[in-house]
Amino acid sequence: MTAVRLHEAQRNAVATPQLPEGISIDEAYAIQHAVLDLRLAAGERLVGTKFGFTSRAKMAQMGVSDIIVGQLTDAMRVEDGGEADLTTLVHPRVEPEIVFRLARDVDPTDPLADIVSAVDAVAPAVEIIDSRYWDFKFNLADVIADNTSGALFAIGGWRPIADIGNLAVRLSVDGRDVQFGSTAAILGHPFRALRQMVGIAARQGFPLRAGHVILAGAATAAVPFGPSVVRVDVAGLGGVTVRGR
Ligand code: OOG
Repeated sequence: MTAVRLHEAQRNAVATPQLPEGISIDEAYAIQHAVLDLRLAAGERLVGTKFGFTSRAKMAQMGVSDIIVGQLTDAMRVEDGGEADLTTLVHPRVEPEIVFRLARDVDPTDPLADIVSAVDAVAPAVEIIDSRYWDFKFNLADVIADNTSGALFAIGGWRPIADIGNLAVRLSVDGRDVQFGSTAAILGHPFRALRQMVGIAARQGFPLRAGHVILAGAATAAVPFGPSVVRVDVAGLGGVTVRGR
């Protein structure tokens, strides 16, 4: 079964072939839910959602042009300043992001749901992605089924939500700057991504609960993640660091 194959690939950090052609987007999300159910059955807890392909840089890098959503569990979280065990990952990459926190539940099926006003805080974030497919190659259905390459994430200090429409973003590796961008790269404004979450959550059955976090998607292309210290800084929001080893 496909979900078990993807789950085992993630647990064993061994890449697996892409899925057969012809899987619809809705079917791909159903596979993603089945993979997540295996993680939840093993004791993990859902703590939020994450976007993929909200910036042109990412769409161009991966040859995919639709916004996608994956799910985050407590086991994927690394503390700020903490370590990521590279032996648990296939071919990880790192991305600079910002992350939102929901102060209250949002009902995605409510046409009047206002997700922006439900956000009480924002923080810089490091996202470590890791495709479970050979050579990091996939189509849209593949990557959705594979929980949008979600692997690990770290969150910096929370700040009250403010004007986050055009903040400078920097990714550095071992003190060397490797990517520069702006939060404006995220669909023109990260709130636009946030608003799109409601419709996707309604269609694909993602809960949006108080305390959940939402990773807005990378502002720049991803870079390979090896034994190194990776840091993301966002102007006005501060920084967050993860060590890969
Ligand atoms: C898919 C995940 C993309 C982002 O921020 O755009 C993503 C991938 O590139 O493997 O997380």
